[in-house]
Amino acid sequence: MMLDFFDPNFDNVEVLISGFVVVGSVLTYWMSQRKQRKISTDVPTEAPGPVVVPKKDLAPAPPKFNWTQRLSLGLEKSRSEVWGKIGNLFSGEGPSLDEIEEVLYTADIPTALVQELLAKLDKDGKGKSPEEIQQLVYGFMKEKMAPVQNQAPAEKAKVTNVIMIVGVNGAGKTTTIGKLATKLKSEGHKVIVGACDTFRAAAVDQLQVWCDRAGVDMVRAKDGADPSGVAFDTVAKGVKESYDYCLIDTAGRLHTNQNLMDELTKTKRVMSKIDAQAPNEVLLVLDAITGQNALKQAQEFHKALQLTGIIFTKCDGSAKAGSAVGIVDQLKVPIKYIGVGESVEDLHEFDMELYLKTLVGLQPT
Ligand SMILES: Nc1nc2c(ncn2[C@@H]2O[C@H](COP(=O)(O)OP(=O)(O)OP(=O)(O)O)[C@@H](O)[C@H]2O)c(=O)[nH]1
Ligand SMILES: [Mg+2]
Repeated sequence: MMLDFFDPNFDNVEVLISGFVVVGSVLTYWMSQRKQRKISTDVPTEAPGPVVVPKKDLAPAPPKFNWTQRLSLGLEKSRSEVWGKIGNLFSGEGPSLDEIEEVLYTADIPTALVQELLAKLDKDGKGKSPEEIQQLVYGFMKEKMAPVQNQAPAEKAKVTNVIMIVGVNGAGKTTTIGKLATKLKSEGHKVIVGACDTFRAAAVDQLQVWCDRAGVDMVRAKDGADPSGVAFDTVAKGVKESYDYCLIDTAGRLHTNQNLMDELTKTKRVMSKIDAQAPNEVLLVLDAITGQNALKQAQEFHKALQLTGIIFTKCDGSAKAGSAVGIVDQLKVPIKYIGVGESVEDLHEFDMELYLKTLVGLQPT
């Protein structure tokens, strides 16, 4: 059948209108869908997921510094503010010994040593280049340290080396033990640590974290237990089970507190009941920031315990890292280890020549 719209009798108008409505609705629906699709491609309608950065765009991993670089970074403040300046100060417009004197005092160098160095500069330094002055300063400090640093080391144990670590509160004893344990273990040694700081549960837990990380054994007792008992048990186990190293952590104490100093001597004495040589080393941890005041501490600890060495920590924290020279010269006890930061790689055996050259700004050979 043909539809004739002009036919006045055409009575299918309703059908036709319905047809238009249907077609119109379909068109409207299609248009709206199209619009939505367009919107969804332009602007995300949901929260974005995690951004995955292609590997090549990531920042390069921080460089891993070797020990020479770490030492140099750690001594930066002492070098730039004190020791590295002497050459320029001296060979400027004429020798300015007053300025050098002032700089050395702020770095906590003992008076006698300062005066001796100034006299040497005055006598041998005139007309020399900054580099020659640095050499002169280096030579002077080496002369002071070498006789002590080159002493024969403490006798090593046949089987178990017992190292007792002492010092004032917060000097860095526990951290140093953690670093040392990690280092010794990585060198293939069998290591056991005695948690003799029984005053604070947190101190034992702090040590436990280090020991777990290093993968070494630890002897711990109940809070408040007698520290010398823990030291005894640690050394007994160490000797019986042929550990290579026993590291004994102790609670920090003021060198002026006689009771606490007596407790340390007792702890030391008790260990010698297992092995007459134990402890083979008694190392005093000194915080470089303490500067010249460290000498008084060191003298008291030395008197009570006959120190075999010093661990000089936190050299990175101040411009006083050079105070080691005065301490070694006056106490006559060598530095065994040096610490320049909080990570495991920041503790290292002390190398006098490298330390002095780095301090004054000479190229290490
Ligand atoms: N910057 C720097 N910080 C260090 C160094 N050695 C240790 N420290 C920090 O010094 C703080 C004290 O260290 P500890 O090892 O707890 O000192 P401690 O002597 O055991 O303290 P007590 O047990 O409380 O007497 C910690 O925050 C260490 O991370 C170092 O060489 N450089
Ligand atoms: Mg501690």
